[in-house]
Amino acid sequence: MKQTNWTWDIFCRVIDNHGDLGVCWRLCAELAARGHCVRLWIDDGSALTWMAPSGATGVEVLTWESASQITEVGDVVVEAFGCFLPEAVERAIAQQPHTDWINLEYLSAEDYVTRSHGLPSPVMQGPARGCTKWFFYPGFTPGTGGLLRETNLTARQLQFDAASWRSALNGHCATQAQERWISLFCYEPQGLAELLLTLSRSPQPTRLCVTAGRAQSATTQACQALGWSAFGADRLHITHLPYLSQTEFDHLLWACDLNFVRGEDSLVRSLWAGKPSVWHIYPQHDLAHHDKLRAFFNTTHMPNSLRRVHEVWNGISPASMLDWPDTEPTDWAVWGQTCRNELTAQPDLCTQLVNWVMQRRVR
Ligand code: TRH
Repeated sequence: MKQTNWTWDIFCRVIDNHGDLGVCWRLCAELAARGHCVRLWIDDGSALTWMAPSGATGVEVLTWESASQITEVGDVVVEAFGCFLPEAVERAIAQQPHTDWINLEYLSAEDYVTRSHGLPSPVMQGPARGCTKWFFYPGFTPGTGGLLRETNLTARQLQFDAASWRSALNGHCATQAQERWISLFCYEPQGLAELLLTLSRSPQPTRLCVTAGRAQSATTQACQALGWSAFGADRLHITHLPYLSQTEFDHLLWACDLNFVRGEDSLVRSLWAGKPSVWHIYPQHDLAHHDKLRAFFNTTHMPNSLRRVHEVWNGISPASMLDWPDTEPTDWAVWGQTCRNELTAQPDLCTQLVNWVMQRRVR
C-alpha cells in the first residue's frame, strides 16, 4: 500500500486542565513528524507557550474563531473529544465527499472501546446532514486505536541520561545516591498529606518533584496542614517545578523511580517511561471513573498492592496512604516494565489512524 501524506484539520476545545490540548498537540506534532501537513484549531492555545514553546515544523496553530471563515477542509478532519465542529467546517465537509471525518474519543480500558472503535456515526442534522463521521477510540488492547507514541521514542529514551537530568534539576548540587525520586502530577487527592508524612518518615530519603499548577497548590496546602515549609520535612525533599514543555515533562517521568500522574496524556507518558505509576483519574460526577479505573487495573494486570494504593489515592477506599510501604514492592517495577513492553508491541495511535484513512482511500 502506498504511503501518502495528507492535510489534517484537528479541532480541539479545552474543557478544563491540560489533557485535551496535550493529547491534540502530541497527535499534531507526530503526524507532522511523519510528513503530514497539520492545522490545529483551538479555542484556548495559551498553554502551548510552555507545553510546546518551539512549536513543531508542519503544524500551524489557528484560533477556533477563525474556523468560522473556513471554506475548504483538509483530507482528514479530526473532531477531538466530541468538541462539535463550527458550522462553516461542517458545510465544507459536506461539499468534500473525500474528506474523512474522525471523532477522536477519550482513552479508556473498558470493554465498550473495542465494540465502538471504528463504528460509523451518521450525521442526522446540521450542515453536514447525511455525512458520516467515524469513532476512533484510543485504547490499551488490540482492536482499539492504540496509544500515542512517537516513532523515535525508544531511541530518545536510550539516549537519555537520568543522572545528568537529576543533577541539572538540583542546580548541579550532589544528589544523594540512595534518594528515591518521585514525580507528582495530580488534582487534590485526599491522601496527599498522608503520603507526604509517610515519605518523610520512610528510611529511604525521597526527592518529590511537584509539577506546576494544581499539584503544587495542593502540596503547599498539605505542607501547611502538617506545619511544614513547602519544601518538606525530615527525609522528604520537595522540589517545586515550573511548567515544563512536554519534552521536559517526559524527561521528568523517565528520570523518576515512580510517577504520580493524572488525566489521560500523562498516564500514557508514564506507561512509556516503564516505571511504576499511580494514576489520579479525572473524576466524573456520576463516579463513572471508578469503573474506568478498575478496567485499567484488570487490563494491565496491576499488582494488588498497587491497586490498593490507587483506590486510596482516588478516594475509593477509606484506607490510608500511611500504609505506603517503606520500599516499593518489586512487582510494581515489574508491572511498569511489562506494561511498557506489551504496549510498545502494539501499533501506536498515529500509525493506526493513518492506516485507517489509507484503507478507506484504496477501497
Ligand atoms: O491536565 P489533565 O488532568 O487533563 C485532563 C484529562 O485529559 C481528562 O481526561 C480530561 O477529561 C480533562 O483533562 C479535561 O491531565 P493530562 O491528560 O495528563 O494532561 C496534562 C498535559 O499537560 C500532558 O500533555 C502533559 C502536560 N504537561 C506538561 O507538558 N508540562 C507540565 O509541566 C505539566 C504539569 C503538564
